[in-house]
Amino acid sequence: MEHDSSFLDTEAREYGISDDFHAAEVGLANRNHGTALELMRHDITPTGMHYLLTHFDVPFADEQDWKLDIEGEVDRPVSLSMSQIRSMETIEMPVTLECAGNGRALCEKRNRSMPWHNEAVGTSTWIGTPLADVLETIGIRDTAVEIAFIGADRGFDKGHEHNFGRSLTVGQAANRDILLVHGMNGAPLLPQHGYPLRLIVPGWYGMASVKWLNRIEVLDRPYDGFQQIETYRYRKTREEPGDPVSAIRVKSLMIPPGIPDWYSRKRIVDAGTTTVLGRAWSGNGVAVEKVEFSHDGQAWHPARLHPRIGPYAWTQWEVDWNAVPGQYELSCRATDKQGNTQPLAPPWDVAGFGNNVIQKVPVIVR
Ligand SMILES: Nc1nc2c(c(=O)[nH]1)N[C@H]1C(S)=C(S)[C@@H](COP(=O)(O)O)O[C@H]1N2
Ligand SMILES: [Mo]
Repeated sequence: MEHDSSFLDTEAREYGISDDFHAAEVGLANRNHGTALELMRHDITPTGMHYLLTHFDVPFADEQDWKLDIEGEVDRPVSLSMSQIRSMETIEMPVTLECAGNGRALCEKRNRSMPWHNEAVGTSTWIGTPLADVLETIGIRDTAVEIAFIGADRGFDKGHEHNFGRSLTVGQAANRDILLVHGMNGAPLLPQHGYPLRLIVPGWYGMASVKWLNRIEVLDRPYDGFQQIETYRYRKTREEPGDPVSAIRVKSLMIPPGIPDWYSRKRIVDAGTTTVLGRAWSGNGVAVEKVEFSHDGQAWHPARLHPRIGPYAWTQWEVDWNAVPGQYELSCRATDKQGNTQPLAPPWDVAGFGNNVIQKVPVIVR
């Protein structure tokens, strides 16, 4: 691939910065919108308000001629049509998806990428067929080590041209909750969410849920795609190889109470008892054990938890706050059944991945 290297961003996007947002970051934020936190009132995020993260362009696709090719270390390679996939057992599963970069712009130092605050999360009822069933019919050979899932979208990142692709180990891919998805909230997938076919890996950060899926390669070695080995690794320094990003870290968010100031989005709350409510979730289907609320960062008050609508869906919580006139910074903190809890300061990561720091919501009570 020949190109003028000054045209593409080939490597060192600035990192460790704390200045105002670059026009390119604002451009990414315009394309890849988040949800509106007040819509966390809904168990299922209204489809058009599910967050969006698309690295390259949304491919133009027609379900009539879409094919899913499965090849490599398999006994019977196949090229499946959408009508073949639709004829298989269909499951509906509510899954909370969160982008691994959610919270990136709340880090004291950030790298130039999609500048999420808190809004890259949402829950949808995904409709599809278990991946494990499809893999079983084609016969995975004993030589198989990893399975790569490759999308139709193609572009450059740090000078490398590639299709968006991610892998799972053979063991991870055997989880029957992983779905080949063709529908979302009772309708076909929207183009921007992966129409006509995507993967949903419940309990993992969003990068694993490959959109516009048209190729599955069963490999006798670890997958070396750019999005697998270069991006989506927890790193304390740029140089280290790092650890792969996988399961979602425990997190909670509140619906900011009261009414907002349009520009700053700071909140004005009337004095008296206010019910503050929000959502909490963790990775790999682990349930939320407790959520606590604080108006001063000192005392933490337990919230009431509602039952969740599925093992991979977020939990609603609420707490009654006696709001006395003054200025406050509200926060909430979730702990999951494995005892994992949210940190009070962002965990350091060069790319800002997995930032599950407690949310802070400034309010004035009048
Ligand atoms: N093919 C493809 N799949 C992809 C992506 C992408 O850019 N291309 N982005 C990933 C990331 S980083 C996230 S967080 C989720 C977002 O899914 P959504 O846009 O449907 O919310 O899709 C994942 N799957
Ligand atoms: Mo993401």
